[in-house]
Amino acid sequence: MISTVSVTPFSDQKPGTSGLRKAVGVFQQPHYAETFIQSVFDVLADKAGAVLVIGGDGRFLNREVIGKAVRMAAANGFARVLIGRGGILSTPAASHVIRLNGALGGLILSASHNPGGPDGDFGIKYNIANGGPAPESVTGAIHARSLVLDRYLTLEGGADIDLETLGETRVGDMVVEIIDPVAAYADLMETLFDFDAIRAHRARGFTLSFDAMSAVTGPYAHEILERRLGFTPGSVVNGVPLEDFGGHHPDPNIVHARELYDRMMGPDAPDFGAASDGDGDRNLVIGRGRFVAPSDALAILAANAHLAPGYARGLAGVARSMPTSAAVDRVAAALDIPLHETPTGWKFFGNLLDAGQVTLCGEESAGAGSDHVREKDGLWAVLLWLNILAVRGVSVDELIQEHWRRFGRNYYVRHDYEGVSSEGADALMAALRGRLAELPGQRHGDLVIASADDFAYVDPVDGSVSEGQGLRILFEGGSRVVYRLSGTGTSGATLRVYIERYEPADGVLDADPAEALSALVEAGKAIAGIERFTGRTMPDVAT
Ligand code: VG1
Ligand code: CO
Repeated sequence: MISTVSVTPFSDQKPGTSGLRKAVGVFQQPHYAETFIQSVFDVLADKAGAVLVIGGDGRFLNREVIGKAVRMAAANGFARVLIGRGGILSTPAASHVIRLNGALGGLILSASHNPGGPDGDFGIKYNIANGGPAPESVTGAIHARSLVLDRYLTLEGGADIDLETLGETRVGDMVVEIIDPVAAYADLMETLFDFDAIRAHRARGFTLSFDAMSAVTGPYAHEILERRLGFTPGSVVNGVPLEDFGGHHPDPNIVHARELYDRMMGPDAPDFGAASDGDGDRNLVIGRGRFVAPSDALAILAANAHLAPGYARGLAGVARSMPTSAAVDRVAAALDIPLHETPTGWKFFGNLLDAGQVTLCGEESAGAGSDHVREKDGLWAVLLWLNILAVRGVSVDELIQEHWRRFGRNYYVRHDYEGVSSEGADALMAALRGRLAELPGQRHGDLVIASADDFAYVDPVDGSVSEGQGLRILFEGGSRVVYRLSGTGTSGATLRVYIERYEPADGVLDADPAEALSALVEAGKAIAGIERFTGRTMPDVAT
């Protein structure tokens, strides 16, 4: 029986973000998840008779919220929901399942790289029919709807859904199908990459270690890397998704993936190391003795993608988020293909991918992907690396050195000031924004500011405008400092400062980035008055 539950209108969604990400305790409030889900359903015109995909990264509350979402979907008239067994679907796999099944969209239950468990975070985001995160027009409508929402629809009674058994059951008039979360995704990977070449490379002695960080990629990595490609069992570590990710912070960077980093720098390092985040859309790549900065990784993938069968015809274009280094710009210029600079967040790549204007995209936060789905994709990136290394027969270190000798190197670091007061962070950004016009010509040691602006983006496909996407300070010679506030944190504010300096191909290519960037780092702190506004002298994370 359909029941209508009254609620008081409110919205917790941060404007401009593609979903809702909050502490678990917040999500446990009565009717909280339901209010967001109903706001999503209410803006979907074509839901009657439609297919909806539901999956998550397995974190605490995943199963409970799936149960709620299924009963609500039935009450709202969906014909069918597809759910990954155990409630599991990595974000890229969910994107693929939406596309493959002609679904209207999907609910992805994840707070991505944020910690999980009863004291961690939870999240819900809506992806549209192209498989990608809802664009601002849709998230804006969801937000507006939640401000007036006074009821949600759900189905009363009935047994709990068995998430473990593959196959179809019914909830009310709606079909619930539990699907294998891995198979279709793994098959897609086999169409893009030369698995034979990777297997042959492995047979020649190539070894790897993949850290799934006790998050969603474990089952995918076991199937693809160990079963299909034949890497030794044990090559995948932390491969079982846990509700609290084993207490780890599933953010694949050199701070949170420290164990992998240390192993890769140690005497017994395998040839290749990689890690993924909570929901499987990001990747970290480390060669034996060689860390690869994500912005460099994007450039190297763009320069070599044609070596994989799925990209043998070359790339239509590439796109990167604005704070991502310009390393890939040089590759695009050499390949004579368009380069697009978008605001942070994967949703900004969707139109370009749908229009066939770009094939490959990436972000400095260790996200890369292509037009095979509409999300960034951690394991896809790992497989593209493996394909390239197998064909080239070189080490990660050799590949990156060769890349720098050809294109030069964009020294790069991102500084995160986490959990600062929202007032302080907002005041810092407002003050800097107000002073942009007076900055050009200012000197900081040897550095001279050439220009400064507030990044705004006009989508070339639909003409939509996104403003206030980060403050950019450009120095003479091309160095750059960018400031923006994180949209994914759940307590206080996180200030991100992105620092970049270009070193030409005949320059010093193998310096320590911290040293190569020290003058810029200091200038960046001084220009924004970071200590004055946040009380911090040092970032919490430098990656
Ligand atoms: C961060 C990253 C951004 C990424 C976003 C979602 O956003 O910087 O590049 O797209 O997380 O990734 P922010 O606003 O905190 O800087 V995921 O894998 O956490 O959904
Ligand atoms: Co993620």
